[in-house]
Amino acid sequence: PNFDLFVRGEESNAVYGYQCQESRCVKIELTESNVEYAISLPVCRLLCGEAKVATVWPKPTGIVHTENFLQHIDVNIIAFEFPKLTKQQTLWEASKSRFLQQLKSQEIGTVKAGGAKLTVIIELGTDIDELPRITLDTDESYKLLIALTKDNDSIARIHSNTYFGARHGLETLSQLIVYDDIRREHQLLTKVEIEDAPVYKWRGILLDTSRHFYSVDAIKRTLDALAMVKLNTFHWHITDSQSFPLEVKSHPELHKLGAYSPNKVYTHEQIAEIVQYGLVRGVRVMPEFDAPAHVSEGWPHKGVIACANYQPWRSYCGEPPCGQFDPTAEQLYPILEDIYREIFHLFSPDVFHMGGDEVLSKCWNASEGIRNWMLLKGWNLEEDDFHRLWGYFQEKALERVDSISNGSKPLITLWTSSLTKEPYIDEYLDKSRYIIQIWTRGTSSDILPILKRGYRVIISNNDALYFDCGGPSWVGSGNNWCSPYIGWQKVYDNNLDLIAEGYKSQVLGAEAAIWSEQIDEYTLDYRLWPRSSALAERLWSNPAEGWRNAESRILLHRERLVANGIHAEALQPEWCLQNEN
Ligand code: CP6
Repeated sequence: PNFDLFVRGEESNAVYGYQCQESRCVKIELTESNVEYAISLPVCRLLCGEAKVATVWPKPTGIVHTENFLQHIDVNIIAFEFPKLTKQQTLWEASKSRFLQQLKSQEIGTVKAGGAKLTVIIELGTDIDELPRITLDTDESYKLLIALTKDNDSIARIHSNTYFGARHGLETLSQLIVYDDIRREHQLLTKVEIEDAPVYKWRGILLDTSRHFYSVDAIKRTLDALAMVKLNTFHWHITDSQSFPLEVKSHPELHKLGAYSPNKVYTHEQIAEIVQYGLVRGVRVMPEFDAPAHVSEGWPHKGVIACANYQPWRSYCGEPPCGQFDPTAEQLYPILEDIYREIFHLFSPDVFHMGGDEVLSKCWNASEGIRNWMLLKGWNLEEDDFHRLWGYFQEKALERVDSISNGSKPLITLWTSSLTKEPYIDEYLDKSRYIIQIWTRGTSSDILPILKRGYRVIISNNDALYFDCGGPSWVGSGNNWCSPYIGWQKVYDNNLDLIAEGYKSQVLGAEAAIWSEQIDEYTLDYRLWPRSSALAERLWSNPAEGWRNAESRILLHRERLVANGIHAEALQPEWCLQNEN
């Protein structure tokens, strides 16, 4: 053996390598006689043990067949054959550079020259030439077949019915090519067959860009990481009461007055860039324009806000500064229409989130104008009629969504609230139109009545999926606001089947939430990752086994996140990664 194989960098220090012994990757000290058999840990984990293709996260759901055959490939001569669909060419090209970038990101030291050729062939089950879009009907499944050719090169074929399925296939393939830092070459697990499809359709994270602003780069980095684990939804909670960072060309005073600074605004150009960036990565960017509560900054001159900045704030809103749209202000609806028009133009959303959380009747009740309007209609100043007022707002706002979306009737999501409880839910929210996003605890008695009525739901139960704080004791926890911290284990074991008892078919999926009161882009990554990866496997694979079965794989996956520039938090001493227990 070439002694140079186990010499790293400048120094001639022998390093450790790995060998598969009795289904475990065992760390061995390299000697001249064993160096031929030693490989790096991630390469070993591709081959060894019960967990086939242990490097793939999330775990495939269908057939996985492997003959444990590694091949040294040359990543500089990978050939791609993409479908000849003109409107998709930019997507395929971007996917290709991303794929190559992921292989490069693992390299340490100088890569040894040479290696076999890999050809990647994408075969789509459709020849309709159109720009794809993720919807609730999108087929994200794919089949990946890797085989040797007569000349001992490799061919990877990805079959799928959509761009998005194929993109997931590429993601899996990139995880089957692992850099060996002992041999300094890329190893492909060839002779593989994988059939894969997600269990849940809606797999996302929410980012709140109002409490703190996030740069376009931070958002793109997050989309990169979502794509790595096949999450498909970036729920953009773009505005809230504290700041209004959305450029609205028809009413520029909203962002000019409402943003934290002129630099902390998402321009139309930047938003279009983010939406396109998501599309390439198989991620739908879903906008939320939260209303009628959670509005304040940016709105003072519009005359459409009730209880703006009222004190003591605890009496009128969830967080300062208070403010709720005044449903009785007729000039409100044309403004909403203008905002919706711009949002729909930018995002073309298949689902639009209209918020609907934390509306307090005390806010509306504090306005003489609103009280008089209600009394004039013969309503009472009581909960039933404040919900009627809320229903009135929701109906009028929805009309405006419909009037700008050319009859496409996008689905609407609303947060759980008193409006999604009986009796109001039946009266004001049509189940064919509204999806309900649950943000209470997973054990809440509010959930079952919603499911029983046939609504589709997205689950963000705050005892597992609130990554800012959450935890069962967040309410009134005072000087202990963020305790207890939710570990990835709890996220992984957050089985939606148990939350939705027997209504599985109505559960579209789930989202983890990063509310940003105490987070900004400098601390974003480690709050999101790898906990969002745990969610991703829960949603893609819905594993029957608990987190202990996934632990050694998530440690490996976390290293991949880091290699790709995601500052994911460490879960265990590195020793545990190197010594499976
Ligand atoms: N902002 C908005 C928030 C929250 C919600 N909506 C929230 C509530 C409770 C906790 C965390 C976040 N900050 N607009 C609720 C959906 Cl613990």
